[in-house]
Amino acid sequence: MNTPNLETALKHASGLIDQKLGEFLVVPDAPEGRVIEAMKYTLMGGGKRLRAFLCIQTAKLFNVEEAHYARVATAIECAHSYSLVHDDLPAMDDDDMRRGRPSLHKAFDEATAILAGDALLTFAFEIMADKQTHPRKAVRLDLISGFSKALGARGMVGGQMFDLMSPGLALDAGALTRLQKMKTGALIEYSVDAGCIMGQVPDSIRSALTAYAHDIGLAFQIADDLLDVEACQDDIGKTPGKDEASGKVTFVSLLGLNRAKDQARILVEQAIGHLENFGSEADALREAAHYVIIRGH
Ligand code: GRG
Repeated sequence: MNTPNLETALKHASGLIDQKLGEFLVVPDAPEGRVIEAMKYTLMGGGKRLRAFLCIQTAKLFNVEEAHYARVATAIECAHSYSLVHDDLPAMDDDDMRRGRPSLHKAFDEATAILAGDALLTFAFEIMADKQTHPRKAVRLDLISGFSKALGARGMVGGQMFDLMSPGLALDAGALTRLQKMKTGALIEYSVDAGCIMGQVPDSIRSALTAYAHDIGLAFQIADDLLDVEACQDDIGKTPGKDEASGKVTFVSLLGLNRAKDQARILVEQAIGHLENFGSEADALREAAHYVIIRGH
């Protein structure tokens, strides 16, 4: 599929994030330098910057200044990186590979990986709270409040708990959808919502955009389940076949391959439908909806 707008926009997002991280993450010649090295290892590890892209492209719809959205998108990528570092730990998903190279606890050690995850999360909030992120206090508060909810016990952390408990639970499609909405959907939805918050847009526009994000978040997770079954390690940069081995219910195990693919396609079309009130300025977001179900690692 041709995705010229998306490719340009993903490159733009990556460039901005790398630039901000270069500014932020100076490694001191001191013992704590090790944790900053570890943060850099994971942040510069070849992620797609999908969440940053979503935040930036949404913010651009509303002419938000680059100085603001660059910081918010960087904070979101920091929080996303923390989740992957902790997810890979032996106590969680126990994965030695991430993005085609050793996961953080393998490249460093477990204690450093735990601390780097903690520092990434707290640093994300430090960036958000800073005056340079937005001059209006109310906007900064909304950003922080939404961020906390997306990441906390009723969002990503809760979803991760639910996921860890899931082998013992007979999940149906409704329960699995709820789990995934919390675990991966909440931060994806927030990435778009953060753009709306900075743009200070009316609720009706905000709801349409978060509905778009909701649908691509779920499509993204179905695609992840499909990748786990169909891809080899080189394609996804981590160990494939883990879901089945751990006895976890996935969209593929519940629906079968073909219905899972159909469901992902339906969600993509539905997501694009939510952008009907935007013109070509939302083309990169439209292309992203297709991309989430064809991505590799
Ligand atoms: C440890 C609190 C805590 C939460 C972890 C998000 C998450 C919760 C775990 C990730 C597990 C996982 C591999 C889920 C599948 C979908 C997903 C989030 C994949 C990784 O996101 P990408 O593909 O990552 O956007 P990149 O590498 O491109 O940044």
